[in-house]
Amino acid sequence: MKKIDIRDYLTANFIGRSIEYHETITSTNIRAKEIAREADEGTVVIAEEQTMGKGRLGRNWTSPKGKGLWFSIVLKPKVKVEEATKITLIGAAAVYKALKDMGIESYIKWPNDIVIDGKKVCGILTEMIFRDKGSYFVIIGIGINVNLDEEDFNEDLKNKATSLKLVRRSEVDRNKLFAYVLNNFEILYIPFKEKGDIREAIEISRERSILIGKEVRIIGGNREKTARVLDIDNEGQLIVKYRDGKTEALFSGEVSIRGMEGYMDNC
Ligand code: BT5
Repeated sequence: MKKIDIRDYLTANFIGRSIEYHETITSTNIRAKEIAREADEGTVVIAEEQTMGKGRLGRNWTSPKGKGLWFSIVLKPKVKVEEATKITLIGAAAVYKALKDMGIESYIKWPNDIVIDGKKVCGILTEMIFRDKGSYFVIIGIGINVNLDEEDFNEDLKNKATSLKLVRRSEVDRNKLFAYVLNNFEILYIPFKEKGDIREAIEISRERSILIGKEVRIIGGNREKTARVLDIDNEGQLIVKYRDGKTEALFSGEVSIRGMEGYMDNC
């Protein structure tokens, strides 16, 4: 199996300039948290395989060996901590742009999925580490199903997940894609890191949104409500309109959104 080597493609100045590589690991997010304090900003932890890959809310992330890109980036932005959750949208926009650079069209499902042919091909998990005096670090974990085959997905995932290899019907160069994600991430992240400017990532999330204009179910706690998605606002919030005519702005992480049937059947 070819190891990750992105020297030929990496143009970013600090994202991905230091990479910690593992054949196997529990979760790259867990490892990135361990090294965050000493690590330079932009340090990446990547693994061929995760034995305990994490999704949001304690869910699992399937991460078979040598077939995907499972990695986490250590970030040390200077913006207020409330702003930092928006980094997920920077990740989503960077993955979208990287796929486009590879000639692959995709959609963004707010707040943390990339979707092709109505199926999830990438998920993003942003976590914070709080330090004394209110300072913090951010770990953004990105999982991309690159060369997974049908049999890599369990019965549950077969209907809602896919890989780039499955949609392309040929293998995709992991090194190139990995570098393209890091390059695009840095371009979108720099204005945010310094000034909290996230306009470009939001613009992309809006333009490529698979949710805007659709009816969705919003699941929060034990409640489930049906609404129409109107927009993504300049703060990165999802603007929805309920059947009773009320509108609401949802923060990322507050709810899970599904297509009306299954994962994206209606979208
Ligand atoms: C996510 O959570 O989508 C965040 C996934 C983040 C994974 C990366 S990999 C590198 C880094 N290290 C980690 O440990 N994690 C990050 P969520 O929106 O909660 O979606 C989780 C759900 O997606 C699961 O409950 C499954 O239904 C589905 N799922 C699991 N593995 C998948 C896969 N490989 N492809 C598509 N869907 C998957």
